[in-house]
Amino acid sequence: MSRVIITCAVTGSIHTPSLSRHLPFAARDIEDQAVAAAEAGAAILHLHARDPQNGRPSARVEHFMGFLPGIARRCDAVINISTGGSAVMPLEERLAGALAARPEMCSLNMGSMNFALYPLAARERDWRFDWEKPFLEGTDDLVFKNTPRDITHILHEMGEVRGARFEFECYDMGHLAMLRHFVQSGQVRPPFFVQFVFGVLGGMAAEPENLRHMKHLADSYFGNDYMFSALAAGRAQMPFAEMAAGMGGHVRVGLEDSLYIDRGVLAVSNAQQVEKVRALVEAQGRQVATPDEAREMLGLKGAADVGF
Ligand code: KMH
Ligand code: ZN
Repeated sequence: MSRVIITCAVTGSIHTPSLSRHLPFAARDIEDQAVAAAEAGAAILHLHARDPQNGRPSARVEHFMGFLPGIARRCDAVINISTGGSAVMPLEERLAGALAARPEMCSLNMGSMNFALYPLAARERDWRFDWEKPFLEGTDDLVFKNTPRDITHILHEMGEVRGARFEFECYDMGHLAMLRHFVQSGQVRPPFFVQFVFGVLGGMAAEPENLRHMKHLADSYFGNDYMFSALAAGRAQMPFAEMAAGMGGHVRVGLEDSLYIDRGVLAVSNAQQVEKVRALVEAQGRQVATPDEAREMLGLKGAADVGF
């Protein structure tokens, strides 16, 4: 079986600062945690930006440029910039950082959906910033918009124009059918990297049979033209990573998707999660891929041709 690509999603736009003091949002903290995650074995760094003053999700160019050059200087990991931004942002706002940074990779979400985070605000706590609670509570009426027109726009601007390849985020079976549509139209060319996403309230739940079925479907749609990775939000993160690696897949961890290292125990860093998943992968007799091996497997353009 191929080497295992570990993706680390360093900060995201789901969790808010009061949910864990280890969630990085200042530029230097995002940079330091990203570099440490790469040193621990992450070949790909999946990056969102945040307002460094208050940790609010941001896709502004200046917020990305606060850490991208430092990460690129200090490690050779593949930079994968989110085009999902935050579900509360209109598409052009979501894309601002990625359009300017022209990364080797970016995410691409393959369908519109509910993106319900409000259960994270259920527990009373001292909120550090006044935006956090309303941000989370407002997601009971939030649609994460990713229409075929949005997908076509991102494929063109980030793929054809800027040479990025994609982490296709599929939260449900229908998202695989949408990806197949874009493969059949010639807008997506192999080899493609499909991220099965479990455990987001609005997408498929983190049930092992869902992982098996997604792989079964993707195998039937795409054959050898694709590779899959899996991420599960919350407590299913490590069990799903271990299952995916055992099925010949790749894995994604990081504080974007789960703040924990064990049941009820907050992870102290992204690197801690990378170290844990690396041990799980190596215990199966598989080796983790280096950034350059990931570049080779995914057909990436190389770290020189970026905008940071
Ligand atoms: N936050 C993950 C569940 C994106 O950044 O484009 C999905 C994600 C989407 O990472
Ligand atoms: Zn993301």
